[in-house]
Amino acid sequence: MKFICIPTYNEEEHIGKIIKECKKFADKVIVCDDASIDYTVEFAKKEGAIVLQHEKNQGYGSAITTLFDYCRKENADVMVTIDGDGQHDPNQIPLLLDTLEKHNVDVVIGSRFLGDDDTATYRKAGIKIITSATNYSTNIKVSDSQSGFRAYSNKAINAIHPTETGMAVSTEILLKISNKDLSLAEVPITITYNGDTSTKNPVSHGTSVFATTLKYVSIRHPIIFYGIPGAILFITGLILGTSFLDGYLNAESPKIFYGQLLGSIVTILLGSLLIITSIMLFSMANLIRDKN
Ligand SMILES: Nc1nc2c(ncn2[C@@H]2O[C@H](COP(=O)(O)OP(=O)(O)OP(=O)(O)O)[C@@H](O)[C@H]2O)c(=O)[nH]1
Ligand SMILES: [Mg+2]
Repeated sequence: MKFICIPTYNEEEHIGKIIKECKKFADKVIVCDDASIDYTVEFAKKEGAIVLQHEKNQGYGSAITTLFDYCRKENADVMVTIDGDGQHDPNQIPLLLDTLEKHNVDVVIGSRFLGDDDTATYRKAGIKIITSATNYSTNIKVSDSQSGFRAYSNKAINAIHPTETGMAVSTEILLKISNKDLSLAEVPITITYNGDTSTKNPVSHGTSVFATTLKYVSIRHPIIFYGIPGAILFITGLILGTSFLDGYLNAESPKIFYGQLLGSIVTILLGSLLIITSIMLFSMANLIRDKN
C-alpha cells in the first residue's frame, strides 16, 4: 500500500487541490494537521483524506513523527511526504515512486537544486550551508537536505524514528538514514515560490535548523568540534601561565599580573572542559549511533 502524507498548518487555500491530485497516485492520503485555526481539517476531510489531528501546535517534525508512526502501524509499503502549501507538484510523485521501486533504494529525496531552480539567492545560500553541515555529519551526500518531498520504503519507515519537533527533522532523518545504512537517491523536482507560503520567518527558521544541524555535527565529529578548540585553549592557558610564573619568579621585584593569572586559569579550565567533553562524546558515539 502506498500512503501519501501531508503535514499541514493553516493550509486551507491549497490542501483540497493537493489531496485531489495526490489521490491519483496512492491508496491513502493522510494529513497530519497541527491544530490549524482555519478550515484545513474540514477541506481535507471533504476530499476524503484521513486526518490525524494534534490538539496543540507541536511543529512540522512532530507531524512527520505522527505520520511515520501511522505508516509503520499500517505496515505501508511506501510513504511519500509532500508539503501542503502548494510548493511541491503532486504530479511529480511518480518520479519519486519510480526511482524508489526501479532502483530499489530505501529513500528518495526530491531536490530543488538538481534541475532548473529559481530559489531566491538568500534562501539558496542558507539551504546550501545547512546541507554542507548535514553532509559533513553523515556518510551521505545530498544536494537538498531541507526538502520535505521524499519517498520512504517499508524498510525505511521501520528504521527511522524521528524525534525533532521542528523543521530540523529533515536533517535528523538524513542522519538516521546514514546511521542505519539505508540507501538513498535524489531526483530533480520543482518548487514554486508564489506568494507567502512560509509558515515561519526564514531567518529564525534557518537559524534554528542550522543550530540543530551543528548539534549533530558536534556529536558526529567531537574531536574536531570540541577537542581541537579545547587543546588550543589549554595550550594558550599553559603559555599564559608559564609567562606569568616567569614574570613572578624571575623578576627582581615580583609583581602579580592578575589579568594574566586569571586568563591562564580560565583558558586552562575551559580547555580541559572541552577536551573532556570531546572524549566523552567520542566514547559515546557508537552508543548514540546504535540507539538512533
Ligand atoms: N503539522 C505541521 N505542519 C507544519 C508546521 N509548520 C509548517 N508546516 C507544514 O510544513 C510544510 C512546509 O512548511 P513551510 O513553512 O512552507 O516550510 P518550507 O517549505 O521548508 O519553507 P519555505 O521555503 O519558507 O516555504 C507545509 O505543508 C506546512 O503547512 C507545523 O507547525 N505543523
Ligand atoms: Mg513551503
